[in-house]
Amino acid sequence: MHQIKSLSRQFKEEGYLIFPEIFVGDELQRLLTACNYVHDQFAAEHDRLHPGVDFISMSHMNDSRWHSDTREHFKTIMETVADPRCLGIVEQIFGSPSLFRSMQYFVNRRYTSSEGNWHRDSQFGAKDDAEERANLDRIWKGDYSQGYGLQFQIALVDNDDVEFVPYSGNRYDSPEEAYIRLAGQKSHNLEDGMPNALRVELKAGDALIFNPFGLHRGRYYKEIPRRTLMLTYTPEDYPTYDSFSTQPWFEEPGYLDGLSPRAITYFQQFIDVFRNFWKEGK
Ligand SMILES: O=C(O)CCC(=O)C(=O)O
Repeated sequence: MHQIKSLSRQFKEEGYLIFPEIFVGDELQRLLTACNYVHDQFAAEHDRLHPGVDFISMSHMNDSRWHSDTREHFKTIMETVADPRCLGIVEQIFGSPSLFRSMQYFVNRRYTSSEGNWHRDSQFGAKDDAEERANLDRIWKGDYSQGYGLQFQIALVDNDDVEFVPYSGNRYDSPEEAYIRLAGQKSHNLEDGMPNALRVELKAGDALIFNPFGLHRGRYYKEIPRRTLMLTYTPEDYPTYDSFSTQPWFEEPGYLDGLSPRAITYFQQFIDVFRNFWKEGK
């Protein structure tokens, strides 16, 4: 079978890509164990502070605070971020070197179920819909790579919680889409009926890559197990300075010790780009 579009063209036009079996077998099990090792500590702390309250994700599993007893799981997670199976795809899509940005772990809720809300990540940094639209228009008019990062989700157990609207990442909402995402001060954004929404079925070890500026949402049912590692990358030349990239623990002595030379080089670049931001707020 011929690949009919380049990865970058497919991502730019359709906004998402699926890669089966990025990780399999023992490697996949090790990654699941490593992420759950951090998750279980996070959940214990969360439950102490907020008993009976659900959560759907945690950020920064690479924070050294979770890895004081053993480096084993830290190494597994960090080597995954810098793995050529991830970076090769990411850098083909960007057409340039990449930069790590952050990681999150999405999990099923434990007490109550809920739909996720339809959104574009571009809406979070904007003061209102008009400003978001102006930001998107500027990105779409300029060099494609500007303003874009990508989400690289690795399902660690079978899961189909994410929905994405193909071809929505490079254009604004249709009236039907805008009704669900934005109308009534976003009071309809949990509703079903998003036109052309694709529910992405992943087997454990499969990866879903998507443009966070496309229309998407998750789903958080207590009955549907979810363990999904989400890695966020940007092009090297377009770092994003915010709470996701605020990771000063990277500068702790010995933080990168024991990682492969490949991973150390990759993360050293992250440190070099963000060091001043962590110290001086830019
Ligand atoms: O995977 C999910 O559940 C949702 C991801 C998402 O909404 C996001 O990354 O903005």
